[in-house]
Amino acid sequence: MRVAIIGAGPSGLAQLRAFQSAQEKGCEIPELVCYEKQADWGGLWNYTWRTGLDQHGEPVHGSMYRYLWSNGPKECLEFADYTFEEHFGKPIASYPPREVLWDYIKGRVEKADVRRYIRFNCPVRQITFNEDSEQFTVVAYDHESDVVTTELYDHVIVASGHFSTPNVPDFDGFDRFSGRILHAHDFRDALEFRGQDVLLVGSSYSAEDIGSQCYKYGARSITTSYRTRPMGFAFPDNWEEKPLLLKVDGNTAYFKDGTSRRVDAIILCTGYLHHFPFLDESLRLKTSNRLWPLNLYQGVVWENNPKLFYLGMQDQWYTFNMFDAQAWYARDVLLGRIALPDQAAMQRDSQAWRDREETLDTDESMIVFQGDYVRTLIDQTDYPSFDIDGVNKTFFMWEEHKHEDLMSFRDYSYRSLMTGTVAPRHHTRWLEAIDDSLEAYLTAPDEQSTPAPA
Ligand code: FAD
Ligand code: NA7
Repeated sequence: MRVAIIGAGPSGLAQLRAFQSAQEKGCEIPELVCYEKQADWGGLWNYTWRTGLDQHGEPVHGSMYRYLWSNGPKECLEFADYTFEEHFGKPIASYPPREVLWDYIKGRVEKADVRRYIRFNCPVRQITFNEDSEQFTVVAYDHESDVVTTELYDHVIVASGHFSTPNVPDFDGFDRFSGRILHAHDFRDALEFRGQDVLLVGSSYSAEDIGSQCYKYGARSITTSYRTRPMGFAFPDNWEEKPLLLKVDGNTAYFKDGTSRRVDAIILCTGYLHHFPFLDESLRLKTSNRLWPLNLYQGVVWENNPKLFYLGMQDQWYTFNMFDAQAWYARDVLLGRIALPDQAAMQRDSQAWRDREETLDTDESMIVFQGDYVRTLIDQTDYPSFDIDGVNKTFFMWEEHKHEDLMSFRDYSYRSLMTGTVAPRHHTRWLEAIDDSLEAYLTAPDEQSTPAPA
């Protein structure tokens, strides 16, 4: 049996680790090939300074920026089979910067020795299914050897992420605006906006965090503009929230409430598209960013063709340990350990989750919903079970701390649901921590090596 995994981000790596874990316990596993279009693993957590096209002319996958710190407590995403304490050899604070989380992701898969399954610099170009042979044809471009490869597989697992293809609305006057207009996908360094009046369109995670970055690194003012729901945080004095942008005229932005203000730059924090240009029409998931996309049984199995799986396609409160739960589930379906019901039963099950999703109206109810989903998966496999209610409660505390003060919630510490250890307080308050390197994060300032004099 041959299995193709598309993407070596947290989801694809969870899949490799799931198979390796079964193998470690004596199970025979299929032949695995993981295609990764970037030169290294870790998905979005593998930072790139590039925007637009990469060195091979491929659309840049990365949407993360310099100085990004985890936007939720690390205790909520901890792997149940590889704790932060195991990786770092000591407890660390609750909101690590990107480089620290990337290191953690890599630690588990280095230990599992699964890098050998990955073909780097290999974007998948096309996937089709042959009804007669019941096999997938996967066409990929190998940039290292400059050849197009075509191979057959019995199963395909799509783990290519959905926060990379920007959703870019147009607003009247954008074509004549004299400042910079960019999407969050292309935002890299908040220092670029130092001293500027910045407008952010959107009211979700990207607006919240890129606005915070701009504040921290010295923007003169921040204006965020919401379409449906204001973020409603207690913002710093130079941060104002306004209803939807209507148009810009010169450097003046006009809003739905009749107000206006002068801005130097506009950052569209307007979300991303689920985009799978490599998938044949019959195999392609079509959804907005939501907690329960339809057509995926247990959020994972493509109901129209259960030889195809998707990982990580939901909107995300839970992340790394949810991808694990999904990967262990997909593995066990593939290995014949879990029997799937017929298509109608799968659809009924999905519809029941969707019906419940549609009743959710608070952040808390959405967190509990996704927690229940993760628990449902974990109960069906040998992924180490963990205290989901405890994770939910940690998310609730995080929400409360964010609403208390957006600029200091990252200074709090939480208890690990895997080890029971309470995280130490970080040595520097988030607002004052300018160096986001792994070394600076893990070492107290008085222990850090001093750079040699120029
Ligand atoms: P990705 O990380 O996107 O990885 C997908 C991989 O597939 C990539 O390596 C990509 O190169 C590869 N790929 C794509 N197309 C192809 C192709 N055609 N062929 C071959 N390979 C392909 N989550 C948190 O838990 N905490 C956070 O603080 C947090 N911050 C975030 C900040 C930003 C700006 C964004 C955009 C997301 C953030 N997330 C955060 C959520 C993030 O989605 C997950 O943490 C995680 O990266 C998702 O993993 P994934 O493997 O599903 O997708
Ligand atoms: P999200 O969470 O999908 O949010 C998208 C936001 O963009 C949301 O506030 C939308 O408002 C808004 N939006 C979308 N289209 C428009 C238009 N046309 N006009 C105005 N506003 C619009 O994406 P994020 O980038 O914030 O977060 C994605 C991930 O990145 C997340 O997991 C984080 O961890 C980091 P709406 O509420 O739909 O009216």
